[in-house]
Amino acid sequence: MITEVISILVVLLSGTSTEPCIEKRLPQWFLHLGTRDGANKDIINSRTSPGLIDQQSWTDLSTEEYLHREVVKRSPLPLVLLGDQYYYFGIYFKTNYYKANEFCRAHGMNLLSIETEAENSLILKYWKQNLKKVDHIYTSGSDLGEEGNFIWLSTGKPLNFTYWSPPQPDNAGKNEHCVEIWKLAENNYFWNDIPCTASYYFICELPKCSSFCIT
Ligand SMILES: [Ca+2]
Ligand SMILES: [Ca+2]
Repeated sequence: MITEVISILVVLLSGTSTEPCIEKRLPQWFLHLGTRDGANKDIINSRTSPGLIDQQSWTDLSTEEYLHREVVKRSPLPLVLLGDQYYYFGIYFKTNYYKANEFCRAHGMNLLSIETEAENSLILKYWKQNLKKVDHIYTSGSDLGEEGNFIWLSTGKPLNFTYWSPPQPDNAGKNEHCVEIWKLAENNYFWNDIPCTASYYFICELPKCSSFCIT
């Protein structure tokens, strides 16, 4: 395996010796799905066989841009680009918080963490425009570790930006430790703590390079 990886990198980096490792920028799911030995080589071959995979002006793209486009195109899941990040809207079956995490991780992604107001706005905008019948979506937010101290479990970081609507988070029944986005009414969406066993839809996000790079 190591030999194959090295040979792939040699091909990728030929002529660009000052460029850092390319493979380390690939999402984990791309490697997880066993594409390292298959599709990855196809991608590399397509650089020398334009039209095999991508008819567009591939020569105008940097290697990283090209790989990223191919990665998304080859995803077994439909990904949505919002801002500079790809998301999977898990609206095909409902499940609990733990299995939502499991699904995202099994596909090389993380359950949604909303770091900024801009990210929150982009997700809500897409939701309003495309998912009108969806009322509840899990994020990775949780205070399972310490009551009242919410973190994004996918990143381990605190909620710097929040979109609660008072009295949320209310820990109703002293049993609400996971964070959903709740569509209470048309154009009225906010965050809410709910029991982690509730069965809801969920969103996964594709890690950015800084989240999955290996050294
Ligand atoms: Ca995020
Ligand atoms: Ca609540």
